[in-house]
Amino acid sequence: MASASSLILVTGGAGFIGSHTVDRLVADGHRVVVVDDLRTGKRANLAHHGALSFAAGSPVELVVADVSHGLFAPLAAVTAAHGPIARAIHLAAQVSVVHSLANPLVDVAVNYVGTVQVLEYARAAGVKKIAFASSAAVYGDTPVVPVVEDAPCRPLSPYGVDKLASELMLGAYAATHGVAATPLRFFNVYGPRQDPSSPYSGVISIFADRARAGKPLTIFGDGQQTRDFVYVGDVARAVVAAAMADGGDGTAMNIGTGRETTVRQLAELIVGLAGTGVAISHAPARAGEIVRSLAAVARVQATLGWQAEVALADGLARTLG
Ligand code: UD2
Repeated sequence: MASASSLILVTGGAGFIGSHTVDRLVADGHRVVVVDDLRTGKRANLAHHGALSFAAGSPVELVVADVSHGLFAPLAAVTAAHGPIARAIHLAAQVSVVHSLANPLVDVAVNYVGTVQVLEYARAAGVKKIAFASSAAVYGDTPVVPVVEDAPCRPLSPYGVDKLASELMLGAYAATHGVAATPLRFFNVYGPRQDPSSPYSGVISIFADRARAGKPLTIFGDGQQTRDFVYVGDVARAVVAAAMADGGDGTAMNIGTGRETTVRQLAELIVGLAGTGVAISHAPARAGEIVRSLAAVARVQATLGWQAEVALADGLARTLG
């Protein structure tokens, strides 16, 4: 285990999942170095941690930098003053699957090269463990659910390919250089601070935003498609558990609840929580829609002792605020 005072690096720590991960680490007594280029991350997501500078007494130091350009220069000053990075949580990413289809080279640069940059830093600096944000997108459209980690991976987007390639590179560094790593394949993560602004934002962030504004929730298709929706606080707990556990040969683990919810059930739950006056409307199904998505969760339970704890209704209530 890391001592409570050792430095933990969180790339992408100003983002949605990243800021919840930082909250968890700070609550556990760690000092956290966040590297974030603030392209999609926001200072406001960390503002409750004060000045975001160790020198000013904050438990969080924010370094504004693009991970894909390398970590040695951005981390030089903070590690010289406050000691080495003990463990790293790599969440910085170009997060849009749709964007990756339009701009595959950007996705390779940020999501794949960014991971190799983290690995190069970890190798040189003797970082004890890396926890990495992978995605259910590595599977593509799996015919069998719940999907186990050993299912064939046939990603359908550059995003999924870059996440899978990153997992493989983590495995190669573990085998060759002894850099311990655990990739976590996130299913559909939701919760406060998720950005609802794009049509391809997570469905819960869109529905919550519309419900708050009294606007109708639009279901694409018949609403019978399913997803495994996992609360961001649970995901942050999994990420921290993976980072703090010693060892890890690059074997990936699903992070989901193991429960399947239809989009219609989801819409009805949100309408119920929002009170009367929010309608449900329908639009044509999305092209290339995945019909069922559900995580098998035995591996992470057995390896990290983690399981999701927040029921969907509770997580939705926290998200709606
Ligand atoms: C993920 C990506 C998405 C796309 C897809 C490819 C996220 C948040 N989204 O989508 O960008 O590349 O993978 O398979 O990672 N829905 C509605 N109404 C809305 C919005 C969504 O009914 O206003 C449905 C949507 O059709 C889908 C479900 O809600 O069945 C979940 O949608 P999502 O975009 O949150 O997540 P997903 O896994 O389909």
